[in-house]
Amino acid sequence: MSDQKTDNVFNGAEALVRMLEAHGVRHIFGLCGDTTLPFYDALYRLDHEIDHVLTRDERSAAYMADGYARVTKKVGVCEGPSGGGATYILPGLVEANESSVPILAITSDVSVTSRGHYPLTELDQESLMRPLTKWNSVISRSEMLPDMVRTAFRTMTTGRPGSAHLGLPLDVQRGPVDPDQVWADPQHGTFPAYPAGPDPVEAEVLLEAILSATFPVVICGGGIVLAGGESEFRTFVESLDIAVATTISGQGSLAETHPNCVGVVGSNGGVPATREVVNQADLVVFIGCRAGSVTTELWRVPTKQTRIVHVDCDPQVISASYQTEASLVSDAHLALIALNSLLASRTDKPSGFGGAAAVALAKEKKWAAFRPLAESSDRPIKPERTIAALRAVLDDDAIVVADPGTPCPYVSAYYEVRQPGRTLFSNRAHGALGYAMSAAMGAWFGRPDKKIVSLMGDGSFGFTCGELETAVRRNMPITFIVFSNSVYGWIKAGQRAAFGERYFSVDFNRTDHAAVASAFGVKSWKVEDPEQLQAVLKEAVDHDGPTLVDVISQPLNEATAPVSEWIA
Ligand SMILES: Cc1ncc(C[n+]2csc(CCOP(=O)(O)OP(=O)(O)O)c2C)c(N)n1
Repeated sequence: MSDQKTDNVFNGAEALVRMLEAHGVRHIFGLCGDTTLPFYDALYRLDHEIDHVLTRDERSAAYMADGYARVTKKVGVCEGPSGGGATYILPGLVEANESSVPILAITSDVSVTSRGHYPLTELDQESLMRPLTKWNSVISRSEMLPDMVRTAFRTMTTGRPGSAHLGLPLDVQRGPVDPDQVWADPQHGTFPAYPAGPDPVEAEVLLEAILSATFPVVICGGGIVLAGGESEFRTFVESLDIAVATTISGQGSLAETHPNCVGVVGSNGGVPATREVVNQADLVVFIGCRAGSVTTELWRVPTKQTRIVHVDCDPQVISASYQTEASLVSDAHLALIALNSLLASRTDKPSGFGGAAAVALAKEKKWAAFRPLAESSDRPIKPERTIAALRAVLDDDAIVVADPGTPCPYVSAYYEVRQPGRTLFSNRAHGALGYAMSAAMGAWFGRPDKKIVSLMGDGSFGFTCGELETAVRRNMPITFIVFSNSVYGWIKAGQRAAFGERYFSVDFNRTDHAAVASAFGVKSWKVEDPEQLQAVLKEAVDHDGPTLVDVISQPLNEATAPVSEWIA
């Protein structure tokens, strides 16, 4: 069958373009392949407003879709071809799914009719993607395509958001689709779509539990920012003077400059002073938070004896790890509206829990420990110094994306988030190396009005540096910062802390990252002198094209990192 549209019928590829448009898609990140040719041809021939961003690796395409979704609250879309493309795209799908970020991966596939005859790139994509996504289907008939696309968007954006995958066989791309079936519910292009509110009786029970505590502490996961509940949360916090801690994904629930916000707790980015605040609590309120291993330091902080109440849109997380006294299954924003209205209608106003006073003490201790390290003139440059310099040169609304290794714990602990909302994020579900470069690019397509900064270890840089070509080709004014320490430092730190310094297969050669970036056409600097760092970062951040700063850094395994298992 021809790839051309006939008068009153779309082919599958054309219908897909129209369905994406109808769901508000304006960017697709991806990489071409033989089985994708009809889809590319439809993108070429049709009039539409979709910008296809050619990437250099499908992993990057998925991470771009993820970064894009996180800063826009729209579905991020990535695509790649059958076989290798499908297997390369999946790290981004599983990260997004576990992080409640709706991204759609479209992979082309061999024709349905050629299955079983050993066509090149044949693979059971549906089985491959099943455990990685919230929903997944390889479309077997072109007539089903509109319905499958709607199901993907509806599933990704409702309830707890997650990722989806659509397989698009060649003959489905070429088969007929009735144009009357091409429609969308535009609400399913953004998230959370159709959020569900709390049971009013349960809301009262939960509030009464909080009010009966002596020193309650809220621990926010990503749910408040995801739901857009920051302003209601602030009202709630101020009316109770309750102490607030966050997970890494929960940063931005409340500005970290707010007197009640102590910042990040947990094994990655938490410090002893922030842990003390949680340890003081007789009741912990988890909001939009899975209470996973990192946040709770392997379910030790809070202790199992602490009273727990929990608000989450996903009923599965309630009572998963802690015996829970009261719970609300609800979108976090709607739950906070309900709690605030119950508080406002009370005749006996609660007198407040003294959260700000406790937080002030903890912050004083935390910043007192940080300051001398941030001012250190030692070489190699201490990560604390880099974070302080970065904080000094960036506007409060700049968006920072951090990789695992040195960037994540340091930025979580010490890069103060000064306004509510998503200005800092990291891939906390799986923490795969090589995320931040591409996620930052996706974030830039979503928010080109903001300064975007990507922080990487040199291990991560090695996974992903080919994508610098994309940054140059599309002239993205992103600043990339590499903590150059020629080691998989996080793992070496583990060998130091728990394996008697038996260092095994963790060191590698130093790369001249500035020279690599320069070869791609990226303006770049290498900095060894801490006194020059801030001025160079400022120049890099102000430049109107892509920039990279290679910071010769203290190895993570020798640093005073905010990672509890090493401190212990
Ligand atoms: C894809 C992937 N493989 C392996 C790991 C395990 N891992 C976690 S941190 C880390 C080391 C990070 O090294 P680098 O990026 O150089 O940063 P550093 O720790 O040295 O600051 C490794 C290998 C991972 N997170 N992701």
